[in-house]
Amino acid sequence: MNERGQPDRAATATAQDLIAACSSSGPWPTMAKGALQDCGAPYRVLDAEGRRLQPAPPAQVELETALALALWRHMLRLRTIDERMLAMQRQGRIGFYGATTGQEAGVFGAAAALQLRDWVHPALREGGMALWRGFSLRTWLANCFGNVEDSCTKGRQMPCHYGSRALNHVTLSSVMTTQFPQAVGTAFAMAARCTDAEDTAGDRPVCFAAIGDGATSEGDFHVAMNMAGVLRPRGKGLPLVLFCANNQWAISTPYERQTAAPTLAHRAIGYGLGAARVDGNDALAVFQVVAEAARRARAGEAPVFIEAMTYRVGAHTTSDDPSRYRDERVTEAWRTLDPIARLQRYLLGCDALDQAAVDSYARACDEEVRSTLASVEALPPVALHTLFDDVYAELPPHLLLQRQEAEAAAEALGATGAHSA
Ligand SMILES: Cc1ncc(C[n+]2csc(CCOP(=O)(O)OP(=O)(O)O)c2C)c(N)n1
Ligand SMILES: [Mg+2]
Repeated sequence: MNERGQPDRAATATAQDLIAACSSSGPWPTMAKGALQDCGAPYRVLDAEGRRLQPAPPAQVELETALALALWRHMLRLRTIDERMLAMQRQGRIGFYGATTGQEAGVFGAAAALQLRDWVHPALREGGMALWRGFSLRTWLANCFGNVEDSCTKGRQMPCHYGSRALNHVTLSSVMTTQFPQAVGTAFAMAARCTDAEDTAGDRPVCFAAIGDGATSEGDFHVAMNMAGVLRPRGKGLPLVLFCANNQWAISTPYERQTAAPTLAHRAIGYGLGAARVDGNDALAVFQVVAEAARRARAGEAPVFIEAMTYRVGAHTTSDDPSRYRDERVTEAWRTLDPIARLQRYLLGCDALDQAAVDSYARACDEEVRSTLASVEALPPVALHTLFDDVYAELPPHLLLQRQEAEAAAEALGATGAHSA
């Protein structure tokens, strides 16, 4: 946050400095090496109380504290956005919302381990990765309204379909699992296009893709995992990192119904990929594991599939009521493992934060969201005639006629734009 109340720019500047300092080609030690090719207990850096399980190497302490602070800020900011947007949906002001609540550590831990030249294919709950890269809150909210500033999808999609060409953040397809086969294709193209210098130095840009546990039962998952292992452009593994947020529910289907394998990570072994399990509520652990997977992907080793263990503490989306199909006492137990509280305890414990700073940042996030929301909600809808854009270079006669009819109808109604359903 800066004094002029422009938090996202300040947060982004911090994040971008850290991307340069911490990302996988930076000086970060690859402490997570042991977690890779290990389908055992998820890798952790912090315990449930937010205490370090192993000391950071002295040379990295300062950098790690800065990283932890940036992660905490982004996680709290997204939590604030999510809570506000859930309330907006309940008030009938937007049609739909899918929150990340409880899974923020996976989102920002992964985002911090990547570089801006890398590409991201997010699932529903990884939209926050764009915020880390500098995506504006204003556009985020405009996408939720589908209004005139919705540069992501021009009001033609459901909310939560954030995308930015400039940030290499690909718009989510609502169809689950599509991220994985799309990412295999993106990584294949990236390997073909990278420079000889990047290739020789083992420093290629990488593609990151995220899915949920339910997505691992789709055919697309198996097709993509197989291709991820088999394709070896220029004789190297694809520059690809595959991430699965195992939040233990796929709407109302529990994790137990997804696989008979001991873990999801075991599936990667069968496809010849690297496999890792990480505590998905431990942002520093996710950062380290994704950083190591990205380092390997840049160098041309086999892509790594990462299973991040977490829990969907909220509803699937605003269209869902989990109390109808699960024991919410389990959910309450998971709430005590909240990733933001855990990182906050760590930061308070090492004096990188104090309670006054926590309260003031929480207030600033709230004010930022409320004021941005007020101005974005007041924006007009997307103009009706844009429905006819972006398919044909020149509209065929029958569509031209339909466009004229639509414009006349809008004028008769005194409306200049399309209305959301
Ligand atoms: C091909 C396909 N089938 C069904 C759906 C409906 N659907 C949307 S999300 C979802 C569950 C996703 O669960 P998971 O992959 O675990 O991700 P999570 O929502 O838990 O993050 C389903 C079944 C869909 N979008 N696409
Ligand atoms: Mg799930």
